[in-house]
Amino acid sequence: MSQNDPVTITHKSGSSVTIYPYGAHITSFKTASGRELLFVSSSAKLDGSKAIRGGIPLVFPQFGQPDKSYPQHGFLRRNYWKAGLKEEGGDSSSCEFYLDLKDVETARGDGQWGKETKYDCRITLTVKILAEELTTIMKFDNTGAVPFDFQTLFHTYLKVAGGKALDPTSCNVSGLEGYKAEDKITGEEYVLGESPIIIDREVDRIYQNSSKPILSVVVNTGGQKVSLKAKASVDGKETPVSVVVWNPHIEKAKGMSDFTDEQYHDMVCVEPGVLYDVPSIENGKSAVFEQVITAL
Ligand code: TA6
Repeated sequence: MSQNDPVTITHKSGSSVTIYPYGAHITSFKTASGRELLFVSSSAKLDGSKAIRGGIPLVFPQFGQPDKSYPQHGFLRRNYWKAGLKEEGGDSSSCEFYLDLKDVETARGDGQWGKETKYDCRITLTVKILAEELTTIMKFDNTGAVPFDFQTLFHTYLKVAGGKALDPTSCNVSGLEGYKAEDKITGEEYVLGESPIIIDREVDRIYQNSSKPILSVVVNTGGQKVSLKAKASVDGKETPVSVVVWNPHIEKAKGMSDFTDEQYHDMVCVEPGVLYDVPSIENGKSAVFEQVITAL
């Protein structure tokens, strides 16, 4: 048994989820009817040599790399987690993985989260499945003596059937009307209108709406739809969830060694994240972040 043997949980309906201990990284959710909802690159590394390209990478304590002292998107996806409880056979099936900061060996850099950090925390990932639904919950327990700031995000890669990511009638994201959009490619900022988001170029945009704490979008993934909802709280108080929509398109796809040149046709990232005005987690307190993906 290697430390990175994937764990597959099945539900009585026939749905199943597969998780790698490296990154507590979900790489597959198949519904009871056999529909795979997640995309994983055919060139993804599954040997722990780098973060898995696809599925649901976990992002914490930073989104992107505002703090240059440690890597982009943080260290959760670059370390081995320990397996916890596993339950199958009931109304839902579930499993847990957890990571203690003291066990973080990789990608913590030498800054505020480095080996000499004053922080301490445990992160728990709970994965629950029903026939057509995948729920992922990250819980952040501040087990240290001082508060810490954070961002977190589920970097969810949704599979687009039939290679139709660039077909605006087959692949689009609805439900973000009135959200403020920040285009990381052009630098533009604007309020989104009624038109759904489509993939007609490299798309890398963050959508936020502090008046709508709970995120709820519908993604057309090649003719079949998926609902994606997310909510978060810090010390029991709701905090708004933003969302990133990303597709690397032609040029960025060519630049990724673990992604083939054509696979931008087969995926769209819809990434719920706790990114703006995030309260610190006080010592002894917790934060909880939940994503629910449902096949429609
Ligand atoms: O979430 C979008 C993004 O921040 C893009 O800018 C791109 O960098 C993507 O994440 C993938 O990042 P990764 O570190 O996984 O290659």
